[in-house]
Amino acid sequence: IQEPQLQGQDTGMQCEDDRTGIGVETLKRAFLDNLFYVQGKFPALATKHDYYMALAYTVRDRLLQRWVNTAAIYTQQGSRTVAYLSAEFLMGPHLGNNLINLGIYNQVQQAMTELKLDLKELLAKEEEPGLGNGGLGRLAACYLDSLASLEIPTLGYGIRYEFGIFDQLIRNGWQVEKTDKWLRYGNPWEIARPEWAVSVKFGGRTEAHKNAQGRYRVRWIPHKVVLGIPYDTPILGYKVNTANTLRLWKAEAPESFDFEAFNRGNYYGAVDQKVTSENLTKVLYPNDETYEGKQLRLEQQYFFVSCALQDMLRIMLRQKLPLEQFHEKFAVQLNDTHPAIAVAELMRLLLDEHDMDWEPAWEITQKTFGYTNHTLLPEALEKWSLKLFSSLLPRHLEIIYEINWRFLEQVRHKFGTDEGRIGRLSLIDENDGKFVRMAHLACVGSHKINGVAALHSELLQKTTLLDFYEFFPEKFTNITNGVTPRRWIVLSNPKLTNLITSCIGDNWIKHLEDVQRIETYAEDPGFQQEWQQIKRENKVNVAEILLDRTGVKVDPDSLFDIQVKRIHQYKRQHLNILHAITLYNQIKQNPNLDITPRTLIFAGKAAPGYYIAKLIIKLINSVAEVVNKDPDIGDRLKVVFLPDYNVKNSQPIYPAADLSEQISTAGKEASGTGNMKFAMNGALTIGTLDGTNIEIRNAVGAENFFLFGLTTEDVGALRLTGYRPREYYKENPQLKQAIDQIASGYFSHGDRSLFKPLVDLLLDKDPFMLMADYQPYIDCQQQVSQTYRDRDRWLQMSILNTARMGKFSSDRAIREYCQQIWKVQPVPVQLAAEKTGDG
Ligand code: OAK
Repeated sequence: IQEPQLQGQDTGMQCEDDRTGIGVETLKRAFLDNLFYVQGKFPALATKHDYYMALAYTVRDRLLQRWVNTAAIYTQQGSRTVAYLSAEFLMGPHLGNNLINLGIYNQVQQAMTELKLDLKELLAKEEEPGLGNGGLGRLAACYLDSLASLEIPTLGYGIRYEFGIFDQLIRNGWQVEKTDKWLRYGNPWEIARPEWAVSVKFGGRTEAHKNAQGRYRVRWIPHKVVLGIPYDTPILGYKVNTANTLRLWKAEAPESFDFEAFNRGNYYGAVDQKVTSENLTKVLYPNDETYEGKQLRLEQQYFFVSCALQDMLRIMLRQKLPLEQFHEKFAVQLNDTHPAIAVAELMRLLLDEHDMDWEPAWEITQKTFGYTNHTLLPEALEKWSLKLFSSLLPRHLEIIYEINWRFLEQVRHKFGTDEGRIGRLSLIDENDGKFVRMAHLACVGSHKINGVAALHSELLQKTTLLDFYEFFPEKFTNITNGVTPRRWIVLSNPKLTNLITSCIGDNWIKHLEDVQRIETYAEDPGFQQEWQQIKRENKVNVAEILLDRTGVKVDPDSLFDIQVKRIHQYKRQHLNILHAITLYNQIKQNPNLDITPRTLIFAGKAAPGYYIAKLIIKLINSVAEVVNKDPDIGDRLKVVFLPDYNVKNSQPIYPAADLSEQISTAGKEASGTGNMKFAMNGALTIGTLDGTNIEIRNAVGAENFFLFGLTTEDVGALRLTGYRPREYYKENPQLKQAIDQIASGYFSHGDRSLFKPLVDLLLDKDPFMLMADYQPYIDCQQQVSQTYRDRDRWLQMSILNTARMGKFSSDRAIREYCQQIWKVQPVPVQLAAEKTGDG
């Protein structure tokens, strides 16, 4: 490893290394050098994008120094490593985050200013890698940040989708999807590693043979083979030298050109194989929490899992570790069931490719995996038809049958022949056709199973995974989610960051529990004044964004009431809209009504095939159209839908919120993580007793949280006694008026058919119990409005929310995973120059 010059000041005498130095002069020089030698431009011809690229490469050089050192130390020490397997990593833009974690944000800002450039404009040029749908993918990204910040050796393994989550346009109030061509202008943050490519087999058949010792073994003769090419992105921790790796796999044809076909004169046939192979990693499935039994999706899952496990085996061989130590070298976490086929694949690799016997292979496998469940929604539970499964992964099906057979023997041993229980526990669902149950495979193949919030873990044990809990209770645990304060406070809310740091120093950024120390200022008028000022500036910023993107002008002094997340019936954006209509009607009925002015902000994508979710977007926009142009309403109520919600667009949103909407039907939201981002930035929550809302409320204090609605038990009981949504409608004039308006075309230019499916669903079935929760929600919102008028009280509540959110840092969550599940220790990284003391 080279010994770079380090972090010196610009002394004038001694010049910093252009690739590692972080003085302003050095940064400027390096930036212009990259503009010239990487982008091939000089300033007069350079576009904003060229400048962004030049800056990205300048930052990347500084990352590489840490990355290469980290890799060297991990290799030298053969460190125990976390392998986080996830079909989604929703990383968000890298540049700003890397500036924060390198600790050079201010120097770079100054360097750009001196070059007459605006850092904000350059940051805005980055195309974010939208390689995830929502909560699960973004959680993986927060966890990678914390793992690096805590100096835990980690490899994130996933798929390098050529097209990530679609871009959302709003046309005539409807969602329109547009392909996300995020790689169009190149990606400066990744490095391809074709030298570590692996082959992945699909289809075909198996046959028996004997190994050297005369034991039966199985050979898989595939129908096709696809190459996996790894693309690596460095993940730098906050103010440490640890830079871990996110390794995403792209599918390619093994021989990109079929010369035999070409020689036969079939040019198109020759490129055919290339096209079909590359289809595998073309596009992210845009469904959030609904499973679709598509072959290509199973191919994606198996593809990246096989690539990842083969890569781990390669690393073991290179480090000369015996395969019997696989579980000591790697702790592999399954981010939901998308990578659960890893259980069968590791068995296959050990048995068939490395000639191991079943018992040791199975022991290693179980000790290797941990499984995190992220949802209780039955429609999200993955099960693959045996027909599809056996045609694509014939060998894995044999292995799964064997795992199942042995497992059910143990069940019989423990519980006797209780056929009902055996049927419920089996890895094969035989109720209605035959399917492989991926959650069952994950449970049996892992040594730990966790939910993502206290309530969620409890419900998993009592409902979805009850039979497994009864069989091996010791495997079950809870790890409440967290989010990284680096992206979600420091990068998103620099003004609040400066205020907090000026009071208590900056230790809180690494140890969020420390932010509690601002509690002493909660009633300090000067501090409150500054707190309010910052919130207002953040709201002005969002008001400008809203005007720019939607043409709607909003009042920054109104209460910013925000719901941003995927659009889903269980998240109940339509309950929020019923409140908007209710406020609208109240003003219309009493034009002089002195209400607390509100701006209702919505954002989020709907799965392209989820009709009702798309209709909810249309409803929000239709209500917005009527409300916003009504002169009787004026500035007292505005409704806005901000298009194309993604990580980048969300960053200004959380700091600008007064009120955070977390209003899912109790028992449906596994955890929620947006709830944490809002509360950390001083928003108060209106929410149900669902997911992590419960723990947030416990942390910030019940008096600083607006609670309403049915509990999980109420929901269950009401369902049992016969829920009749229409009764609530009939008996509540305000609710009736709102629903009737939607039905009668009041918000749809007289079109009564448009929202009929939604209205019928609410009145007849109402699976998410909006009708039952409507009045408690409206009453609670009234409380919110009242409280907002007491400025000092609101500010105090807001400050206490931020102060008490320490628990919800992803650093805390990752420490728990490390101690309870992964049993890994930090491995500090020193830069070569630090060790020798030069530079
Ligand atoms: C997506 C696909 C399949 C299963 C679950 C998901 C998912 O995104 N779940 C979400 O995970 C988040 C992170 O744990 C939670 O905060 C959300 O509540 C949960 O819906």
